[in-house]
Amino acid sequence: MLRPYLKDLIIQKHKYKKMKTLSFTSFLLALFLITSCNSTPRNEEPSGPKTVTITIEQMKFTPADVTINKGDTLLFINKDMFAHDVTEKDKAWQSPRLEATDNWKFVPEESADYYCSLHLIMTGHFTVK
Ligand SMILES: [Cu+2]
Repeated sequence: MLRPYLKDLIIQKHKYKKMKTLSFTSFLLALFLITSCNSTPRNEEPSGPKTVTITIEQMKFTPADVTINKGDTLLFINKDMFAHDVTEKDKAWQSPRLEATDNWKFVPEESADYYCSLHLIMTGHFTVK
């Protein structure tokens, strides 16, 4: 009389264990789905305009030649202890006088050659794609 009851109990226990494993698997699956939905694609460059820095240091524009996309900003930072400026080859545009540590932001419309009107040997070029 007792034996069938025990057997039943064992089967029930086994079923319960199986259910527990199954629900844990579903939980992991759900977790995986949630995380894969929320994750943003990697190795993708952020879109939109960028800021490209040109350092003015030791009487040089560095990098002296850069290529940027239309809409990008050029940021000139004067790290020398004296003033410089950024002047377009034909004076189509010119930065204000940049004292030590000053910086100047500029969104160029087109490619240009430029120089420093205070030190004519300082030259640079940027290409706007
Ligand atoms: Cu200069």
